[in-house]
Amino acid sequence: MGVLDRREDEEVWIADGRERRVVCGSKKEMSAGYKVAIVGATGAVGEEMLRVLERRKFPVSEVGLFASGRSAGRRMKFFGEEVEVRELRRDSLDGYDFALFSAGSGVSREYAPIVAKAGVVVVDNSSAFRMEPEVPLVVPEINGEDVFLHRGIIANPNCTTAITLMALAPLHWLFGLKRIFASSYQAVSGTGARAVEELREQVRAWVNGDEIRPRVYPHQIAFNVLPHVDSFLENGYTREEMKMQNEGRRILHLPGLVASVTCVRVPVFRAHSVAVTAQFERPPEIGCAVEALRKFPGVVVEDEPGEAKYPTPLSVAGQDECRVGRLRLDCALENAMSLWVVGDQLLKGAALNAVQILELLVNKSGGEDGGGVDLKEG
Ligand code: NAP
Ligand code: 2RA
Repeated sequence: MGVLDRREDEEVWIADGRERRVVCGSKKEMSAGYKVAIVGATGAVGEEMLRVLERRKFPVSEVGLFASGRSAGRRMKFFGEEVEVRELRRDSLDGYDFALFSAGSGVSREYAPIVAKAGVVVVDNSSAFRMEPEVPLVVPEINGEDVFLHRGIIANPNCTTAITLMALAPLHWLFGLKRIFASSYQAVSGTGARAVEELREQVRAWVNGDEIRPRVYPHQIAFNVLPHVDSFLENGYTREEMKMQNEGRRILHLPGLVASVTCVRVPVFRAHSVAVTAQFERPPEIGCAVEALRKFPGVVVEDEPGEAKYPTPLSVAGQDECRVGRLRLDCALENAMSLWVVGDQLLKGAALNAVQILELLVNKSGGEDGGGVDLKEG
């Protein structure tokens, strides 16, 4: 495709005091716009980041793909062109505008501060900086304005927390959230690419009657459920479970929020589901709740239980929106509502949220329909 054919698509805008010239949807995107690095590009989230940057037409002039030495030399496609994966080194990211980190907390802790100091804005998917007061923890639809408080590093929230809060934030603004009780049903892709392969192998082994030897999880995951996501803490909860309270407080600006959560790994490839009971300051009302959720960007209400219409991981996998169903007044707790929310944790719980943060930073909307991040009204 010739660049000149697409000149009518050219856009110029000023961001960070610098002029950017971009031709959306053409190969010129590879030579104009922002230099974006993905650290952990070969992982479950990293691969998805590439696809989201393409799909949302984020203005990329150059993409840099980084992983460990194990994947150096591998080639991945971006806008139809092959890009070589390079081993991450201390000076690898010099000269980039943005770095999306998705290679685990250890890598983030070691490299993100160096990279940020060199002037690259880091969006970090790991839990390394989420509780650091000077690092904004952002779900763009909920607290997008916090992004501009960054000092070089912005944290992407835990996936289960982000998906749950997509359903709870509009209800909080209506009724005043006090407490969350929740159980999650988390897909194996939440653990990463090796866990996806483990579930595939175990299903094949089960069908063939072969021996199953768990490597990633402590027990067989195929045809099983494990009440164990992340490591256990002294209070009997896991780290993953406490993220809902700790990160929820920061994202909703609600220091008094309390949450009791049980996180469960299930033999699902993609998309996390959460059964939530939320208690509010004021009595919730189902009609108002449904209306608020329908209006909230990034959420779809799918709630006709009599017709067997409610979200499932299979129907939500690959979708940007989080889907909410089974809305009901809780029959056992005062001022409470129960609901079921499902979101693709590789998208809203990771790659999509990270790219939406970049869009906020450059004030550029994305999406196939040209629509981007909409902040809540008021
Ligand atoms: P993954 O599939 O295991 O991928 C890990 C990535 O990190 C790979 O690209 C790997 O490269 C790279 N890596 C590992 N060690 C490295 C090193 N020393 N230097 C450079 N790169 C290194 O994991 P993932 O599921 O994508 O998760 C990545 C991060 O995102 C984690 O912090 C996770 O907690 C977070 N997160 C994940 C999800 C999810 O749904 N999966 C959701 C939210 C947040 P090689 O190919 O070279 O091994
Ligand atoms: C999980 N929350 O599903 C994590 C994503 N790394 O395990």
